[in-house]
Amino acid sequence: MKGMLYDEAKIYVKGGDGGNGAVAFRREKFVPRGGPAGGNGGKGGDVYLVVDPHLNTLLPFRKQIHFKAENGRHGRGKNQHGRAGEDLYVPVPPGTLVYDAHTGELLADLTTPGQKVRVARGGRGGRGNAAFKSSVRQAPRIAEKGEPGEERWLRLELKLLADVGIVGVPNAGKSTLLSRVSNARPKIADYPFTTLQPNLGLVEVDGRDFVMADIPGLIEGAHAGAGLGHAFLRHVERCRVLIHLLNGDSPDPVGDFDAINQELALFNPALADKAQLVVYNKIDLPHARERWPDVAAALRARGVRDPMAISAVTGEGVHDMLRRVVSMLDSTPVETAQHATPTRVWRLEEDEDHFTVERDPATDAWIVRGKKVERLARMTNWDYYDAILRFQRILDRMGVTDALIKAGVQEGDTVRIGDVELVWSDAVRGNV
Ligand SMILES: Nc1nc2c(ncn2[C@@H]2O[C@H](COP(=O)(O)OP(=O)(O)OP(=O)(O)O)[C@@H](O)[C@H]2O)c(=O)[nH]1
Ligand SMILES: [Mg+2]
Repeated sequence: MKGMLYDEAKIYVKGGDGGNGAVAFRREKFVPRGGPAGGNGGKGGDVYLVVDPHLNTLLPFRKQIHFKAENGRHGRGKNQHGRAGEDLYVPVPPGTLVYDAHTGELLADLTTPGQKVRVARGGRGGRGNAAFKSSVRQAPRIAEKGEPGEERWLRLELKLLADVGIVGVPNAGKSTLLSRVSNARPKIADYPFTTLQPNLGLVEVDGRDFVMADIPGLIEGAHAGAGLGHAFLRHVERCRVLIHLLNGDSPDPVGDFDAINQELALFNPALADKAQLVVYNKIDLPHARERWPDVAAALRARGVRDPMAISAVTGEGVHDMLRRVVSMLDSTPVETAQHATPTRVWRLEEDEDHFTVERDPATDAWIVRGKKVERLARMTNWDYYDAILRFQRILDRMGVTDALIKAGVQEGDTVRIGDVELVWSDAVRGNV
């Protein structure tokens, strides 16, 4: 059932890879070999999620789940740098919570139109050999490969952002009421559980506006068949005011009222404490009007302050109801953020230089793990001897070499760093 709501999705995002740097030399007419002229690779594009106010479901993510930004172009000769890859903007509806699917960490809480968050960074472009020129190295044969773009799986969860939610048993007239007072055009029908997705509408009253949601299928109670269960209730959590709509045509409106409240409390006790405006609907029906005084008395006996009666069909009482809603909104503080709203997605960079050395008992290979050292290995272009020497020098500086020696590495041993497999040679070290 939950799958019908399209209010959860899992997507894969990947920043574009950085372009490779080039090794090239200038050709000049009378010079046999000119200076280094290999351009840098372009940066890969970033992936952003951005709030599109026209969306209200995560439905599009049933069809597409992979989002990859463009790669940076490779650098070329004549100092031509590769073009950066285009950023990719993935539209999401307002109210989208973004989690790291792997760690479960909340990365962002996207609420306002246009709000965006970077979820995967494009890789740096590799430097071309022109960038490695120095007074002692006039003709460096060295270039970096581009850094791969970051990638991750995200879990998206939609919580509608409505100021006011209409709850009530199926058939109470929730969709009818929403369509009467707002620009929303939800499906209305004479059988229960007609509405399968929450509907949002903008309500304007006396120069004020607010967003109202029709929260469908809350309860099956004793009288209806299978309901949609609790799946919709998370949408109610963010509403500031609830309109609790009673079906004037029901055999037992007060029993319905109790059942819905119990359902809310079972899902989340805080929901039961939300400000509720209790509204008895279908007062245009004679038998509904006739018993309204009794129903109102029973509600007051349950502590309901001022129950109201309306007809969503004829409009009777609806304007008064909206005024009450506005005054309740005014006296209900805007919810202090239930979730922290992180402004940056990436956790504090772990200590970049940190690395570990261990021996894999299965293969006897030495395994070096660490963010910086693995990135360095990926970006080293093994075709160039200069690049290999540079790699070696940085390993020395970071202390990786010493750590391996201390751990007991021997001539001919395999050393694995990320995807790269190297053979330890003391001779090479002597060269550096
Ligand atoms: N007479 C009368 N009928 C109404 C009124 N409001 C709604 N109805 C009728 O009640 C039936 C159910 O209305 P909906 O608006 O679909 O009810 P709902 O609460 O959205 O129902 P679900 O989406 O199934 O949870 C429809 O046939 C409506 O025409 C009203 O004020 N008076
Ligand atoms: Mg409905």
